[in-house]
Amino acid sequence: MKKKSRLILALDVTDKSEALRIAADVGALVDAIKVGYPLILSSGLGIVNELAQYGDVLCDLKIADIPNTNRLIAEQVFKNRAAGVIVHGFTGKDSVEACVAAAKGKDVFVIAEMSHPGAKQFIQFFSEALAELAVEVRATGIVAPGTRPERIKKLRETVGDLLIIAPGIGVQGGSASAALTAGADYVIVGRTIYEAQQPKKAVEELISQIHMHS
Ligand code: OMP
Repeated sequence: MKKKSRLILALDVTDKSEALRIAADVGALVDAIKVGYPLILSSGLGIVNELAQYGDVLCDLKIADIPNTNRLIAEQVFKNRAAGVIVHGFTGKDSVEACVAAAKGKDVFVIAEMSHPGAKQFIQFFSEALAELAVEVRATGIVAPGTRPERIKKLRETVGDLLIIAPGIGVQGGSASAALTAGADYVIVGRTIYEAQQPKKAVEELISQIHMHS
């Protein structure tokens, strides 16, 4: 994944033609396009392959199963030209390792802590351990909450030079500059971009904010 705009678009629209239109419009400006269940379930996994013409596609299936099933899922995703996957770490080392092995050098991001309020109920108790797991299995990086810059700062101490990608910017209340200043490498932004009247303009505004603060 290139590191230029430091912006990853979360393309959570459920209309395939809209997804392709937005990707064509902003794909060259962002560092990656993240797709997850909303778009994949509505359009089929082939959408990953189609979007790959516009840039790196990060497949956010939050993979969370036994090692063999994780491997089977990750293989399908990488067969469709995904540049990376997002996996849950709470399933344990063997399950995450299965994804890293299936990725064959492509990116694997482990969720250390989620961005929504509910993350405080369970996952936050294990964030540091999940970040340590990402280091141990030699994942590419972690997902850390853009809504809690102080947690990004803390998790950065654990992961050293692994990448940190941070969702929760904009609609969820986080700020791109605060997340990046706290130690994130990339911010993930969805609705602020794809719900804008002009997604390209929204991307350009975010990029100028990011560059003013970095
Ligand atoms: P917006 O809130 O619309 O900007 O979208 C955020 C995107 O990041 C969505 O695709 C979420 O599924 C995803 N996300 C989070 O919001 N919080 C997390 O803790 C983890 C993710 C993720 O794994 O990408």
